[in-house]
Amino acid sequence: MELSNFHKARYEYKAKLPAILAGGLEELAVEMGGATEALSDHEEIKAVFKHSYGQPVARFVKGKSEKNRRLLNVGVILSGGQAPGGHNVIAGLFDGLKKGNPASKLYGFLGGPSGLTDGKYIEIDAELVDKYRNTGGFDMIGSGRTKIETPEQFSASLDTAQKLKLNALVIIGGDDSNTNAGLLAEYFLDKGAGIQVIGCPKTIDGDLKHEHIEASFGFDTAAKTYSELIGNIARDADSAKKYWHFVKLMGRAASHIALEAALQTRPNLCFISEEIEAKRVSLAQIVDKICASVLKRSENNENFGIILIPEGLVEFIPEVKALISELNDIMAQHKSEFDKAKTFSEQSAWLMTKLSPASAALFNELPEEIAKQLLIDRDPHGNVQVSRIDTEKLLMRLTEKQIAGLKTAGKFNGSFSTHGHFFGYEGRAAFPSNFDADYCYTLGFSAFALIAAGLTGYVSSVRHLAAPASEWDAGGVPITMLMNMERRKGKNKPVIKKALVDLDGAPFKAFAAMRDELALKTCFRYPGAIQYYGPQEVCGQTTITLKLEHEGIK
Ligand code: FBP
Repeated sequence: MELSNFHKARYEYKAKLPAILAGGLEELAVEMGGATEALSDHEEIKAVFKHSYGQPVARFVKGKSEKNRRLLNVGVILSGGQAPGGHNVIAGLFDGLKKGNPASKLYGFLGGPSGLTDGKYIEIDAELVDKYRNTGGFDMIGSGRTKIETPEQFSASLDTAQKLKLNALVIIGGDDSNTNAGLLAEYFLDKGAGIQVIGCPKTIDGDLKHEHIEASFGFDTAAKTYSELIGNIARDADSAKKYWHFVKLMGRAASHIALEAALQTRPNLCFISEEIEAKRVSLAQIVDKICASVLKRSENNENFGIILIPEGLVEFIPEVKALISELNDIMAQHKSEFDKAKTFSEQSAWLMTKLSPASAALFNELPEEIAKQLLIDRDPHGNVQVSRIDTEKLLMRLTEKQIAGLKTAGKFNGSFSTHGHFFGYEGRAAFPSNFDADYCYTLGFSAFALIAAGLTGYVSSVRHLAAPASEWDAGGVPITMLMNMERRKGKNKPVIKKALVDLDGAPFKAFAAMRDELALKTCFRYPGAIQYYGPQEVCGQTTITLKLEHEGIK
């Protein structure tokens, strides 16, 4: 592979560690807090996590420790969607392990959690790590979405770990994968296997968030990449003055990415799924809102605009949510019958006999391409694959129809032309920003230090992220502290609670305060490309979300 000059230059970037982790390992101790509780449903969660429930929060402090030089065999898994910085988590973990004891070994499980259950792995050495430092993607060992849930999968995981004489396993993943990390930690404790499990908070969606997890890695780079692209489109729109751009943005459930992009670029409209659900806004009302902005702007001869749409939106619009939930149940409960219907018209005819009247009517009204997309297979965690539903096209088609009606009725004289975009994969494997490069390296190093301290059932946690890296705090948060009970596949299960956009939080309030003006006027902001070199004011900025959340904490 021929490397670009930028790629080569990124190898030279020295990821920063907080002062507490950058010092000598002889001086790195762990301070434990008091017992903790789950977010809710304490007794039910305690019953599942008999050995690991309620452990204290761990924080690294200066002090004496003999354990950091232990010889360790550790396995690492990348799980779920790509997020910029994953390779640096592995680099931080590797460097920590080798600093502790040069004879320690790191194994990478190939293709995600199935690498563990199927015993597919490689040994990660210095040469391999150096080839991936500060790069995007998960291609060093690959990733996957297999969920470890059956007794056979748990026992196969133990088998592989024992064959490799692992002391610990590090799972780099989102809420579902870290829930799995907690379950594996508990299983290994129950079996007396002496194998520790540590999670690392990954997801561009930004919804693995908690008092002790200020951000999931990858959110910073992905949101900034999309914001650059939106800013570029906004400038084009303001130059040509002839198109409305409907931009769907990744983020399976939470709208953190759309909100951050709105704060960065100030589009005309941005729908926040959490608000749509809370206020029970219907699909028709969303289209009305778009039309109102189109009409008003047209009065000023501004027949152009930008609309941001979180990809999870469809699941938060009450009537669409009800339809999807009915479809999920029908398709799961009558799978073999559903599979017999081969064409879309056979599928729809069969569904009409099963759906409630309201959902059947909505299903029939949807453009056929969208209705078909609602029937696509669910992912292994039972989620609708919202990245494959063209919500931007749905809103474009419905708005076009309504505008055409207004034109015919003589209520609109302007022009209305649309373009649709979907930004998701463009940002998930980007070179990590300096923030993500440093944050990920620290998460990996901290995971090593948690293992050295003998802890299990923890997620690596780095705090005070709005401050310079040297001032960050590091430690671990017990996984059970992040949990609540949720209904999954018809059963109540302990899971890490998804952190959706807080409608009382500072980032949403900042957007809400400006949005009426944005809907009418052209106030675009152009954030430009992520900068990796140069003055701190340009290349050392966190997301606006993180900044506002921290100001809110003060
Ligand atoms: P994770 O939750 O695994 O981090 O993945 C997030 C995500 O990028 C979502 O934003 C998106 O909906 C989904 O993955 C897409 O999944 P896939 O990579 O399977 O297409």
